This record gives sequence, C-alpha cells and structure tokens, in this order.
Amino acid sequence: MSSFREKCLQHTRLIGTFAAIPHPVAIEVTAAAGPDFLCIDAEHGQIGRELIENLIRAADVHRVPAMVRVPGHAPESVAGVLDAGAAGVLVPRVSTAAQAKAAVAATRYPPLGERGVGPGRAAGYGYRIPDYLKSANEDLVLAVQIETAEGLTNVEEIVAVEGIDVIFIGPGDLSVSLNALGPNGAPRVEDAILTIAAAARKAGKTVGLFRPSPDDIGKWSDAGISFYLLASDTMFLGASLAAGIATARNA
Ligand code: 3PY
Repeated sequence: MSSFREKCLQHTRLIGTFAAIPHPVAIEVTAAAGPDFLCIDAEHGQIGRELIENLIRAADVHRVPAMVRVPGHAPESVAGVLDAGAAGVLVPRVSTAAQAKAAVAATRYPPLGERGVGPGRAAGYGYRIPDYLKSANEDLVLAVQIETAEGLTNVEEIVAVEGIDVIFIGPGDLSVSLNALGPNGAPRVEDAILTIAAAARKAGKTVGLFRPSPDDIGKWSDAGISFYLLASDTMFLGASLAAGIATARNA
C-alpha cells in the first residue's frame, strides 16, 4: 500500500492544499513548502489533461503525492488522471449512493470497480501494466465530496459504499445548498459537518474537510476529521501578498 493511502486510512492528520495555478512552477513552490499532499483542482481550475500530467510530474520531483479533483464521477473524468500518475482522486458533488458507486467503479479495478486498463505514465507507459494492476487498488486514494443538501440527506447510504477511503466535506457548497450563507447560517453548516463526520467515522471511513484557514483545525480534529485541504495556492498567494502590501504601506 502507498504510504499516502496508509496514512489516510490510519487517520493520520494530513494537511494538503488545492493547486489551482496551471503551471509546474507553482506546484514546485507549493510542494517545497512541505504539505503532506496536493490536490490539483481540475473541477474549478482551468487545468487540462496534458497539463495535469506535467503538474503531477512536478509534484513527484518533490515526492509529494498529488491527487486530482476531477470534474465528475464519469469514467472519462477519472481514468486519464489516474493513468497520468495521480495519487488518487477527489470526486466532487457526490449526493447519492449511485454516484458514490460510480466513483468507485471509475477508480478501482475489478473486482471492486470497472476501471479500464491503459498504457499510461502510471503503468510505465505500458511496460509495467501487470505490476500496476496488482497494486493500484491498494495504492490509490478515493475521496468523495459531500457538499449538497441531497448528499447530507443520503449520507448514511454514501458512507456505506465500499471502495471509498475518504468522505470529504465541502462547507462552501454545503452552505449554498443548505441556504445557510453567512454568520446566521454557520451553526447549520457546522451541524451538517458534524453529522457527516460522525456517519463517516461510524462507517469506518476517513473524514476530510476544506478549511480556508488553519485557525480551527484543532476543533475539527476533535470531531474525528483528519484529512484537510487548506485553502489553495491562489488563496495563499493573494492573502500573503495583500498582507505584505498592507504591512509595507503602514511601515
Ligand atoms: C467547498 O467548500 O464546497 C469546496 O468544495 C472546497 O473547495
């Protein structure tokens, strides 16, 4: 098993960040900062397939596992990035058990799933296919994202799906979907996070959460959450530049 997946399954606290800047230099700078993993954002980021493979290469140089947030749970969204050597996938907007099962089918080889065999980078461009087939199900992390009111309603069925490693909670989308934006809605979003986290832990899954800042990671860890995506390269760049400019102006 890859040490990344092993740490996920052991609920080791893992701190990653979204990589949204479509250039390998940004991946190298981010990877050198020492995260436990990166998640290349091909759902919201403007990052195409060929570039994803180069971004994964850049992360590999620094030995930082690079997952990819794919655009959806269809096989054509998942297969290419795994073939390119991603350490796993984060599948967004999983709101039903059927969608969760489709994510497993696209990610895992039989008997767990239905992933197709390809001569990609992960399999030594073809010459290492038999070895890759033996280890891929054990090595790759599958995280699915619960971030809708429908997903919250169906949480028990989703967390029960075999083949999923991490139930990742998206509080931003949840707050929109629950019509709970702003400070007044915050308690309802927190309740939703705690409900999803408790159901996932009870089903033996690792729980992940997006946080825009590190300030409350301790509190969420007390709720059994161990897998964090902390903001993104663009968010860190903007925030630290704004703070630096403000400090310089007031000096
Ligand atoms: C959310 O907070 O909804 C996310 O998807 C994080 O990117």
